[in-house]
Amino acid sequence: MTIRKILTEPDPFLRQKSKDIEIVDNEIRNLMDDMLDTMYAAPGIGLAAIQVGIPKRIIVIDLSKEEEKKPLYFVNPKIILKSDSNATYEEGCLSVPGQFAEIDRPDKCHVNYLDYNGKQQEIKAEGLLATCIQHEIDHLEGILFIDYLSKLKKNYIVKKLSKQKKILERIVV
Ligand code: K1U
Ligand code: ZN
Repeated sequence: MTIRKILTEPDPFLRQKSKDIEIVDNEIRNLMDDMLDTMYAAPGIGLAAIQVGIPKRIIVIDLSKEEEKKPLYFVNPKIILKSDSNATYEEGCLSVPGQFAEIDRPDKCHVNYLDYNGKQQEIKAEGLLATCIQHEIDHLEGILFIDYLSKLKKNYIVKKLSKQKKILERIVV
């Protein structure tokens, strides 16, 4: 089990586009295991590989509230259908620590992806799962939820996070 460091805004690395995976092999499975451990430790309900500094198209999600874990692994996820109707959720992001905002997104989506074993799958998601999948797929395109806010709100958040980072850098030398 390895808990990896989560990159935080502002970090230009988070803004790059992630690349498709050719084969789901043990190296990729090891990365997915680490991502899940990192997400549970944070704690969070989703994580994209780019958030731990790996620009590959992989996301992990677990929305289970009970003791029993129910991880979902998505390699090369592709949204093939989005509903016309929207839902609003208060979103957070492990790469935008301490910040939350209500974001509107399609309330349903169908997604094609490869699973943990490299098998082609399709999921019909709705509610929080649909929101979380879209939030994580945005990460693979270099998009953060704060990009949907007004310039004023986004700039305020980015400035605040920059200041926090500078303070932390001075403490942790
Ligand atoms: O950084 C991330 O992408 C993870 C993010 C996912 C997400 C949250 C809410 C809406 C859409 C996507 C988080 O997990 S933020 C933390 C969080 O939501 C949470 C943490 C502990 C318990 C329950 C939720
Ligand atoms: Zn996020």
